[in-house]
Amino acid sequence: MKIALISLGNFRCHAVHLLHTLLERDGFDVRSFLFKAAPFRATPYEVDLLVRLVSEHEPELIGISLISTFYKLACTVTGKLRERCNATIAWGGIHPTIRPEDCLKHADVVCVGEGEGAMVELARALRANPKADALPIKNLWFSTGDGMIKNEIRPLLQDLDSLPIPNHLSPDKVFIDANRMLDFHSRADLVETYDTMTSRGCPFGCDYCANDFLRRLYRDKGSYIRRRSVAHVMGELRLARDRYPNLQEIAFSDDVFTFDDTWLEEFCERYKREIRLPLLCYAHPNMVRDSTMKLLKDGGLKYVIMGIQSGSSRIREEFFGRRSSEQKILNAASILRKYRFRVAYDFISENPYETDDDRRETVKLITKLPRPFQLHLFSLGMFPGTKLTERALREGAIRLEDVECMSEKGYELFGGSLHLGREDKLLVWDVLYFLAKRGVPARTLLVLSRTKFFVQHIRTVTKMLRYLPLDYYGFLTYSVHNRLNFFIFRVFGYARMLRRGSWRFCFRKIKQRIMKQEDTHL
Ligand code: B12
Ligand code: SF4
Repeated sequence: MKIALISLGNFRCHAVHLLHTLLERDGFDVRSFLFKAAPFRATPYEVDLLVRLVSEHEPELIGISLISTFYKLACTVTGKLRERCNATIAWGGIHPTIRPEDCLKHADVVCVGEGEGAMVELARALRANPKADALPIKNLWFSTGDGMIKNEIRPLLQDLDSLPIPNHLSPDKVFIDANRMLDFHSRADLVETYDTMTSRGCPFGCDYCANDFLRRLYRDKGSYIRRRSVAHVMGELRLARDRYPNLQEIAFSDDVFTFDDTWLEEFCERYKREIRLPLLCYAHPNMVRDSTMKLLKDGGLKYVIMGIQSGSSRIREEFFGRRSSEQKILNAASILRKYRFRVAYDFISENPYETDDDRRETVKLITKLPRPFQLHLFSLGMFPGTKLTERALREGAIRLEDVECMSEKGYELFGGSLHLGREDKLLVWDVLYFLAKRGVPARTLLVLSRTKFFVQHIRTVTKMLRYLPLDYYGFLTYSVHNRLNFFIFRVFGYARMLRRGSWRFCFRKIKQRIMKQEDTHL
């Protein structure tokens, strides 16, 4: 039986790569369609290309994986697929998990929660009887025309080692982006970053995040936080190192990587012996301890992304449900600095509950963080089902149209700094945060925040700053001065690489630039 899997807005979608391997192992003829590398809007041509390529495979079952931002895109794609294919269409991922009723208006089947067991059972049932519907498969909801069958949730998968290791570049995977089908299969040499996860679940439950919803969904369904064994992770990383000859780093996308010292100790001990590539991971201020970070430094950790989200304790505690005091944040930052990690701090802007005083607190906190660091400024996405969204709807701070899936703000969530597409009011604070990061004293910035002239001429100030080759200003603008800055920034980057002695890497990078090869990031 032929199956098509579609990942929307994410080339690297762990779920699709995993489901692909599991279904293939069960004897199905599977093809995955990885639609666009990142959450950028699809062109009509790209959508038509996707639909054409999927229908040419003639699948009997189509699985689509989506986050809330791609809900409307999923509706469009599903509608067009129905015109060309006679297949059962199943949706899965975080959005269908949170909003199954809405999704079932478009899909025939919706997967609520984990999909490994459910998708394989569905495929087997359809193989046995192509007309089967309304099946008693746990985690799946079925549309019956006049109603819905809502099967119960199965226990959480506890043994993550039982999952296979996907081959991201297998020839059965079709990549679509930039208005064309990209051929990556034969280009393992382009892959420099390998991205994987060692765990599922997060020890925290921030009010704007899906984890709190998932924890409630899986109450009494087994331990929420699970981790693969070190041996299983090492097996995957060895395979990645052998598969990709030019691999430069390993990125762990775990919600939070720095938990469980016993696991980390065993991991670091083996990692530095067997892999020894620079590592990237996410950390939480409450889980950055000196001993843990020392261990990780020794193990090969180079880059750390830590969420701070706001400098205002009012916003952090009352609205984000993040119980990290300023002292704790600064302490974590000084530990990261002590071990000379390359750090990025995540902050959230565009929050309807934030006042200018809260933003001033953020300015102050940014100036206190040990430099250098990257500042990731994201706009607050009101994702369905989170405590914050429910509260904001109840209190009238947002309308239903502002909830992600209707609003599609996720396409703009990647907050490159000094983005001229932002409203003036937001730009003022973006600029102040940017200057705080570059070391301008807090007192000057607080005065500027109250200076009419600065506020009124914020666009001119932003344009001037963007001409300075101080930073890479964002992903979404390609104006001439931005390109010039980017060029100068890159030249500095290459010079730094040469100074560090990474001359081979540097020359390869330059060669890739000149030959305009695509960068692949798996
Ligand atoms: C890893 C991750 C990332 C990585 C992705 C790397 C990669 N290689 O995919 C990075 C850091 C790049 C990232 C970026 C973003 N992320 Co993210 N990310 C996650 C995270 C931590 C894990 C997702 C994951 O891969 N899990 C492992 C896989 C195997 O599990 P799964 O996705 O849950 O899928 C299971 C089921 O849902 C189901 N399933 C999934 N698809 C399908 C399809 C079918 C047909 C079936 C039957 C079943 C099924 O089966 C799977 C296996 O059990 C989640 C948080 C979380 N705890 O879920 C957030 C999360 C998905 N991200 C989120 C967001 C908002 C983003 C960004 C928009 C953030 C930003 N500001 O830029 C971007 C958008 C990226 C994109 N284009 O999709 C939100 C989405 C919220 C929502 N309601 O949509 C989440 C839930 C976190 C949160 N804040 O709540 N993310
Ligand atoms: S720490 Fe990160 S992943 Fe965990 S609940 Fe908070 S926002 Fe979500």
